[in-house]
Amino acid sequence: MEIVFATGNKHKAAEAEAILRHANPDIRVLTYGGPEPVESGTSFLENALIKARAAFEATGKLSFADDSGIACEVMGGAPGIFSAIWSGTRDDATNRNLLLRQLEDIPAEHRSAAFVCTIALVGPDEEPSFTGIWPGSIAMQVAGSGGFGYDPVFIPQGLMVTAAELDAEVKNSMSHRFMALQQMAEYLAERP
Ligand code: ITT
Repeated sequence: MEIVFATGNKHKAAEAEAILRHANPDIRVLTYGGPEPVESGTSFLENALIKARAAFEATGKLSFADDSGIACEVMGGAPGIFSAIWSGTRDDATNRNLLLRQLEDIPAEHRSAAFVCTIALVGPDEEPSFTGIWPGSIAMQVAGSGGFGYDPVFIPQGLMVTAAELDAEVKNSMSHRFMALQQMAEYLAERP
C-alpha cells in the first residue's frame, strides 16, 4: 500500500521510512513536501491534522503528518509545539543552545523532559491519531553527532548517553516517533 508523509523535514522522513519499512514491508512511503500550511494549532494533534489534511487534499491519497517536539517539565512543557522555531530561527543548533542556556541553573535531578510525537492520518472517511512519548532528561551540554534537532541534548530514560550518540537503528526502535508510527502500522494492518 502507498501512504503519503507530509513533511519538509528530511530527518523525520528518513526515520519514518525506516520505522515503517521494518513494521510492514508492504507500506510504501511517498514524501509530500508541497506548500507548508501555517501550523496555527495549539496542540501537537491540531498541527498534525492541519498538515495531514493539506497533503490529503493535494494528493487524494491516504496521508499522515508528524507534529513533534520536546517538552521540559521545569518549563511547563516548553518548547513543546514551538520546538522547531524556539529561538526564532529554524536552526537546530541555535534552538538547542538556547534551551541549554535557559536550563543552565537547573540541576540534573530537575531536568526531566520528554520527546512527544503525534501522528495524524487522514483518508476519505477517517482521521485517527497516534501519540508516542519518550521520557528522559536534558543533558548539561551537547553530545553526539547522530539524529537531528534536540537529540544531542536529550538523554533517554535508563540510558547514560544522548539520543545523538545512539545508532539510528537503536533510536528508531525506542523513540517517540517509533511509538507513534508503530501504532499507525497496527491500525493500517487491521483496517479493512
Ligand atoms: P514538518 O512540520 O515539515 O514535518 P518540522 O521540523 O517543522 O517539519 P515540527 O513542526 O513537528 O516539524 O517540529 C518538530 C521539531 O521538534 C523538530 O524540528 C526538532 O527540533 C524537534 N524534534 C522532533 N522530533 C525530534 C527528534 O526525533 N529528535 C530531535 N528533535 C526532534
